Amino acid sequence: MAKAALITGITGQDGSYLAELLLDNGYEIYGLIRRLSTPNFTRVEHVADRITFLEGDLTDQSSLNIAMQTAQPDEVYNLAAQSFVATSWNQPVLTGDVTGLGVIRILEAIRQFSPDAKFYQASSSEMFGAAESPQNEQTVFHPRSPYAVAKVYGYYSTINYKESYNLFACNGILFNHESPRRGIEFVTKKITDGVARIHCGLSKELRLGNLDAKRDWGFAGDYVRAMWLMLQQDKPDDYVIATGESHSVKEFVDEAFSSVGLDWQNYVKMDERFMRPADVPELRGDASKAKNKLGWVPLTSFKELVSMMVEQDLIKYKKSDSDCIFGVKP
Ligand code: NAP
Ligand code: G4F
Repeated sequence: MAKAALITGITGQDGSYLAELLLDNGYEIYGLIRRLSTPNFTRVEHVADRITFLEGDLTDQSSLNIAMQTAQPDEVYNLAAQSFVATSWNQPVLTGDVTGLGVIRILEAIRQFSPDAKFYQASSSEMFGAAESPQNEQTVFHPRSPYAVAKVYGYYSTINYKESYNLFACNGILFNHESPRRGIEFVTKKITDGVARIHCGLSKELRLGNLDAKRDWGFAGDYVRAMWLMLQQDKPDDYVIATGESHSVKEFVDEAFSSVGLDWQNYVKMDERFMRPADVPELRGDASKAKNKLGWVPLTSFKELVSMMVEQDLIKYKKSDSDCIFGVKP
């Protein structure tokens, strides 16, 4: 019989790649979606007819209980969150409610209505914050944002429910992962979108904050494979998922502008509005445990990631190599 999976956050970047992977593996998929005045299925519309969507919200316990009773899943992937770090200073209470308490609500729904389901929690390298690089499963957390604090709560709740109720519950501590489906507010997508707009003459500059921050950027398509692998093991455990390489925002900018033959220094402007009250200087993960126990390794290089994202954004703004939409030529 086909396995059933419930994915929260299915309309997000990771949810869409995970849904594709599980469908390819013959799963029956249930996707939790929240009520919006304008529903947004952009990332999953190509597979929407193979997904059963269930209305629910991580802030609403009864909707999660009903979703769990309806789906009776073998596996639950909790990917839903208020996931934008910068917003977490403007909406700290909402971020705590969704990204932190939301995890307990899902765990409660599993405990009461589907206790045999295996559970994946989307934990984050942001929990390491100010800790020295490289970070692994033993590194002590030093969260630097309300988002990171909420993720730490979710991380320990997952471990606590495993220990208290013997649930099969795992934390994937994923480092930054990107793709052409990344939300526009995140720095990588903002940069590749900006490069494409500038290349097409639709924009003259790109305004950014801290160019010195370093991140360990991988490809989201590679990372959802690790989520799935964690739930195929005999015992639940927690894993760091990362490439092991870090690059500064400036390096990302340079690579993206160079890929279309432009010098970034002519276009990028520093803007205080994009600086954070407390930033994370460097994240670089050591994913040896995932390599040894899950057989997981990343398949996409930094250069391939940047060029994949720039290419997709160019397609968005250009009809062909020499002809941009709106008739503006590069
Ligand atoms: P994303 O693109 O921002 O997607 C977030 C998803 O959560 C969306 O489907 C969103 O639905 C849903 N959501 C938000 N609030 C909700 C609520 N109250 N109830 C139900 N659903 C809600 O995030 P992502 O990049 O795919 O990341 C997936 C998960 O991994 C997140 O938990 C994130 O914090 C974590 N994570 C991400 C990274 C990364 O680099 N991408 C790294 C480590 C951990 P709408 O479409 O309705 O907004
Ligand atoms: O792309 P970012 O917004 O990602 P951030 O804060 O690292 O968080 C992402 O990765 C986490 C995993 O470590 C996830 F848990 C989280 O959900 C999210 O997916 O910012 C990256 C860096 C920061 O240091 C930021 O200060 O880029 C710097 N930055 C510089 N200028 C900017 C900008 N970030 C954004 N978003 N916009 C700018 O203009």
